[in-house]
Amino acid sequence: MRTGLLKHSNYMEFVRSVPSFKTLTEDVLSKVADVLEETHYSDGDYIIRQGATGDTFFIISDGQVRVTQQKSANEEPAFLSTLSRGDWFGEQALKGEDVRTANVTAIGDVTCLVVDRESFKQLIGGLDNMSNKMY
Ligand code: 6JR
Repeated sequence: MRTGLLKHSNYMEFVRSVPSFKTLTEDVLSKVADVLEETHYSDGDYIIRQGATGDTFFIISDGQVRVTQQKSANEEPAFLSTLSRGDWFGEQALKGEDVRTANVTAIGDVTCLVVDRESFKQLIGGLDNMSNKMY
């Protein structure tokens, strides 16, 4: 099998397993699998920086990330949550304001699958749990 096809079928298997994607059709999941870009991070790497502008949506395919937020200047970022395989983040900057609301850093080795703004809008952004997500 060509490596491109192998990759696509691996990504299909993964995106089918993401709980939030349960209502997406096979056709849409296949398009998601087509546009995913795999990115790798090491312990402590910033995947997202609060206050930066952002154009990308992330799904964790391996490892864990830490979400922190600085409430005001000259204050330490406060811990918000830990996310792991099958969880996603980065949707806030893709709806309305394009500013990142929190920091996301790698805990150990992390692999994310990244979706660009346009594909997110076309394929994923309409899901209730994305468009309604409030923290
Ligand atoms: N809050 C991403 C995960 C949280 C969380 C609370 C908030 C905002 P992004 O971190 O999307 O980039 O996907 O902004 O594109 O508890 N995330 N847990 N964001 N914001 C973000 C989310 C993800 C960073 C969180 C997040 C808040 C609280 C008060 C404004 C005011």
